[in-house]
Parts: sequence; C-alpha cells; structure tokens
Amino acid sequence: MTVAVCPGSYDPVTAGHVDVFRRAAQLVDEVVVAVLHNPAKQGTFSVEERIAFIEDEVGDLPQVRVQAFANRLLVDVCAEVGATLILKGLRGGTDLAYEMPMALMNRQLTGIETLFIPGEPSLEHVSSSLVKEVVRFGGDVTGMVGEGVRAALVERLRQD
Ligand code: COD
Repeated sequence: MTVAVCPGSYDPVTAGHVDVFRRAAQLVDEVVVAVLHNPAKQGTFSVEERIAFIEDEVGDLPQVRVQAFANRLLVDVCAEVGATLILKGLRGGTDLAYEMPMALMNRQLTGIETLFIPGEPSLEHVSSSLVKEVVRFGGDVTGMVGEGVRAALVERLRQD
C-alpha cells in the first residue's frame, strides 16, 4: 500500500490545491493532506478552520484524509503516517526554485522522494496569498476557492 503526503500551509485551501489532491488520489492508495506550519507565513485561519475547509472539498474521496502536525519536520510526519512519497503541486519556474531545496533536504534527511504534479494551467495563478489580497481589496474569487472559504475570507479580510 502506497501512502503519500501532500504538505502545505493551506491558509486557506484553493482550487489549485484541491486539483492536486484529486490527482494524487488517483496515483496512490492513501493521501494524507498534512497541514503544517510554514515559518515564513503568518496565519489568517486557525488550523482547525483550515482542516474543515479542506475536508469540505475532499469529502467524496475516501482515500484522502486531512491532519495537522504542529512543530514537526515534514520527514517525521511522513514516517509517522507511513508515507513513502511526498506529492506536491508545481506551478512553474518560481515554484521549482522554492521547492527544489526542500525536496533535496527532505531526501537527504531520510531518503524520501518528492514527486511534483504539474499545476492545472487554468489555476496556475491561484495561490492562498493572492486570493487573500484580491478579497481584501474587494475582488471576487469565485471559482478560485470553495464557497465556504470565499465567504470566510470576505468576513475576515474585506476592508469596507
Ligand atoms: N496549483 C498547483 N499546486 C499548487 C497551487 C496551484 N494553483 N497552489 C499551491 N500549490 C502547491 C504549492 O506549490 C505547494 O507545493 C503546495 O501546493 C502547498 O502550498 P502552500 O502555499 O499551502 O504551502 P507552503 O508552500 O506554505 O508549504 C510549505 C511547507 C509547510 C510544506 C514547508 O514549510 C514544510 O515542509 N514545513 C514543515 C517543516 C519542515 O519540514 N521544514 C523543512 C523543509 S525542507
């Protein structure tokens, strides 16, 4: 049985992330969506909120589960859940430059490999930080995030 981890901060989950989860679920037996802390990012939503948003999106996929891990290395999370792969979406050159050192570091730490799933072109521009910025200044992110996330973003961020 192959278990893969899809790690991220998912603050909040976007349609781009969900596309990666769905495609990952077709490749392995079990996908653990791991909600982790990225020290470079300040959180907008609590971990519990992020998990609930993701669960809303993947409820129809029995092979996908969502779990948060506090103050942990990704490689330790992989060992804990029995994952032999890290699966990540890749949106092009900028993502590659950011992701490569992490992939190599994780491989050096435990030998675990990272596989990249090319981002769906129509969602390449969609990131958690950009959707937050668009909502903050009054733009519409329908289709870029789920309806529950959209409403929560408007409530939390919109400056009227
Ligand atoms: N299409 C496809 N893929 C996408 C899209 C999109 N539109 N948007 C985002 N993605 C991909 C990203 O490329 C990323 O791979 C993944 O989705 C998650 O994205 P984010 O932005 O939610 O998550 P990040 O980049 O903040 O996550 C960083 C981690 C939390 C994974 C990292 O900091 C980590 O591993 N932390 C744990 C501590 C650790 O082990 N540190 C050492 C790492 S070597």
